[in-house]
Amino acid sequence: MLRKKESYIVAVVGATGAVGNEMVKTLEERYFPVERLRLFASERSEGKIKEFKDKEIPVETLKEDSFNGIDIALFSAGAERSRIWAPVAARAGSVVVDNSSQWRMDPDVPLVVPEVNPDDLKWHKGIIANPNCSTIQMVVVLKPIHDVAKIKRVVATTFQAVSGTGQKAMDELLQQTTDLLNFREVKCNVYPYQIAFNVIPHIDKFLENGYTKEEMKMVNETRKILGDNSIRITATTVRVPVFRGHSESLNIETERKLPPDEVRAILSAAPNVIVFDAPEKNIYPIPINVAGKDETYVGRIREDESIDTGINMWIVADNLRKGAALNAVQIAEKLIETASV
Ligand code: NAP
Ligand code: 3JN
Repeated sequence: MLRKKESYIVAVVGATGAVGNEMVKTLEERYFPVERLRLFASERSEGKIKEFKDKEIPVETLKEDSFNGIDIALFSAGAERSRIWAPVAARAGSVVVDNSSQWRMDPDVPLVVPEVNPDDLKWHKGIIANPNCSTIQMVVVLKPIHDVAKIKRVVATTFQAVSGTGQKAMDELLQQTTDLLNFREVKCNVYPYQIAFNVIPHIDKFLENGYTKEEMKMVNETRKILGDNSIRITATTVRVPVFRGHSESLNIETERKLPPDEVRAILSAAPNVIVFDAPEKNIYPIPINVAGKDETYVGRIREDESIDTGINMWIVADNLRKGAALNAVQIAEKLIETASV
């Protein structure tokens, strides 16, 4: 359990990666009360220096006793590292906010988006899971609709930026684009196909049911966060040559009919959701405008005329911020708000 303090000893595990880097930035930008920041990554990064609040902080290698004295540990070093090290941190008394898929579906671990299910933080046992980026931006929009009209079914199609795969994928998109424009041969290391000037309907591994793990994460995590296994969800996840910002097309079937104006009113009142929807003026969210923003943007809200109670919309959020680092820091903020004295 976290004890109330004026400031906290915070660790970022995976601090040299795309998400870890954003976590360090987010802690600083949001004036998180940090007494001391410890940064961890693999042995390869031992001794690298990162800046936090004008101080130079060395990156350390994880060891059995690394978590002694750490109040809050933000993990983004992949599921295998979380499997091994999150319990070590929790046993040392740290509260872990884990960005990987390792603990998300564990019934003893709350899976939290602060705007949607903050009360689930009350029953954590030392590890709290941060959902997948595509799930997070979807549930902040689904929750207020579900509350007023009960969602029966969702059909989601994603258009995911390469930063979701990490720093190497961002480097690969840049390199491939440069090579193509200079008539050089393209090399593919991160994705099975060229991502520059292409789209790839394949994110994470394929499963026996023909879906990818990313698609099933969206289905299972959404049900857990909304606490409703009756919602039927199906997803197709697609990688697109965008650096930052995931877009999603959502088709939502509700029990009660919701006219588009009512959906706009509901979402305008929802926390950290911005309705950006005036098609007559070409106003709708696009990733280049949403990159760097904290909110989830919604546009193209319209009736699904093929069914009685359906709505279509287009949502965009910054996958490294709300989809990962920001949601984790917001969880930590909620934890310190409710910490016991
Ligand atoms: P990334 O850019 O490849 O960074 C990976 C980080 O993990 C680096 O800091 C790396 O350190 C560290 N690491 C690797 N092996 C390690 C080890 N043995 N011990 C300690 N640290 C180790 O990847 P990313 O995009 O930041 O993503 C990192 C993880 O965050 C993903 O694997 C995923 O679990 C999670 N994630 C979640 C979401 C979400 O949807 N919420 C989105 C993206 C990522 P070195 O630099 O030393 O190698
Ligand atoms: O590809 C994306 O846009 C999001 C990627 C998330 C991710 C990448 C590697 C490993 C995850 C995740 O958060 O589900 C994981 C993982 O922890 O399984």
